[in-house]
Amino acid sequence: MKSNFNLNRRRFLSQAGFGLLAFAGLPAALQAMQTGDSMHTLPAGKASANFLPDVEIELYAQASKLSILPGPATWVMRYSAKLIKGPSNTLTDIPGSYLGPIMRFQTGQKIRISLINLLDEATIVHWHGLHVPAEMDGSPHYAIAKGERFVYEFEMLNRASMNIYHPHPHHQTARQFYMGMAGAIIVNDAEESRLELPSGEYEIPLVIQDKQFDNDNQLRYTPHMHERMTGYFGDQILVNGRPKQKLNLASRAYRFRLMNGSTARIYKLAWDDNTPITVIGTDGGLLETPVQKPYVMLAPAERLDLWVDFSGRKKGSQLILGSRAFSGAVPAMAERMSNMMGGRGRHGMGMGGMHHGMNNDVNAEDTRMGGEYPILTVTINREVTDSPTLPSHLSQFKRYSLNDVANPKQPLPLAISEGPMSMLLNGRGFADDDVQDFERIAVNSIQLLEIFRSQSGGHGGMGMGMMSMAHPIHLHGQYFQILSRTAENPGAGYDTVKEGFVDNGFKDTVLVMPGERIKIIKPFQDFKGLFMYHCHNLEHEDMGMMREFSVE
Ligand SMILES: [Cu+2]
Repeated sequence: MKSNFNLNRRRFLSQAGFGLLAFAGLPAALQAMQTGDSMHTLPAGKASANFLPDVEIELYAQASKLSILPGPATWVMRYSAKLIKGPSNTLTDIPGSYLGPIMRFQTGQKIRISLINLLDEATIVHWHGLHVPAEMDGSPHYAIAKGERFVYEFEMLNRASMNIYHPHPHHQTARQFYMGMAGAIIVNDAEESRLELPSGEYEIPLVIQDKQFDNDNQLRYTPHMHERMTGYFGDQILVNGRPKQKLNLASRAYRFRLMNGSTARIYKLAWDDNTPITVIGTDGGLLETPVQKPYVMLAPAERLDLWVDFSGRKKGSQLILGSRAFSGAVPAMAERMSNMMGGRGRHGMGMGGMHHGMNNDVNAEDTRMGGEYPILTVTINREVTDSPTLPSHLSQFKRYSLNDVANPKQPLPLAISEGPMSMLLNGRGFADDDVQDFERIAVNSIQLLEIFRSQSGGHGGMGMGMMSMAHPIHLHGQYFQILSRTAENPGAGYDTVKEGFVDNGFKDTVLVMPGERIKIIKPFQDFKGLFMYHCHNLEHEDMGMMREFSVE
């Protein structure tokens, strides 16, 4: 029963007790914000005199209030930013959204970002997907307290791609992310520019999230123990921070840049008229050639770059991008309970969803995870005749093979263990100074890693099958490539998802379904230090499903 959750819960109870009177007048969401752990804090980074930035940004983390649903405004935690130096298109606010501004960088730029923490709790920013030095990676070790500043300095080494900035303080990542702290980082490079892909108003970043609101329109983040196991699910699907998102577009090709900004929800994306989905890129940028899929899976923190061509569509026609039914992503027990409670109704997934009451309206959407619900409605509001055509070749990159790796016969293990009280990687939770021998990696090596379920399993005596569920596994540092994905005894539901993986590009997060064994090849170049690997089901991460590699 050792778990960080219990420790947190005790802290929560004691803090809630002491602070009860002071909290009484605050909205629930803000009360929740007051319960953060105090991080141990290392000295914050200082701007260095010999680093000459091309781009300089001040990034603020703060609580604020904005209107999301009709009625009362909603308290959120969010990022806002100010451009101190650099190209004027570096920062783009998303109107009416709590999401942080889109940051746009060029490969090779030297970037300085000063995080200024105006929250009443510790935080730190992680640049998800970016290849930066360990001390610039936003590890929980570097969390800063209210009023403090952390100066990040790094060179953009990434290829063209869409990445994420989000909080990473231990035990608080899920809640801070859920309360609104997230934003997109778009990197451009020369190879991509030559393609002249749809840009400007024809390039649309779409961040998909699920939230629960209380009767006063306040965000509710109150995961019970079983919701920490399955992940915490909302019953409202937001795109770029807005519910029931609608886009009015022209009858031509667009570039949709999708990001799953949910803490735990996995989407199975498809068009309502069964138009195939054309994928041109994944987490780490463009594929070599476009790929067509009947549907695509998008797990937390994954990104997909889509070519969406509305050419020939008539003015007034509508298309809906939605999530289709699938199963097997949450433990069989939770799925069964959820089905017993009825297939339709506006409630979260599984056991957690039961608390939110039933809705027998046949027109209600089934927003349980794995249910069928719309995400985004596109209306064609103007017919045009000129449209770019999809390039047949997108990018060129080295495809890693076993010949490139230091350990072709001995993959580094990423063993998932699943139990009712704990989700772990390689048998342990996150801890300071706890690097195991096999977690030490020679700098500038390329490694084979294998993600699988631990055979020892059995935390608390629960059978493995009953607790087996999907985990989006994320590795900090450089992108990796997927060498193989095999399903041994994958269980019911696998057939409902297996066509939806795009495995032939660069990735930093990979969805591992029950029964799957995934081999990846990842470079550990340029930077020594501690780099995290963890489940990006953020409830799992906060429970301790997170470890570090020491690159030495
Ligand atoms: Cu997980």
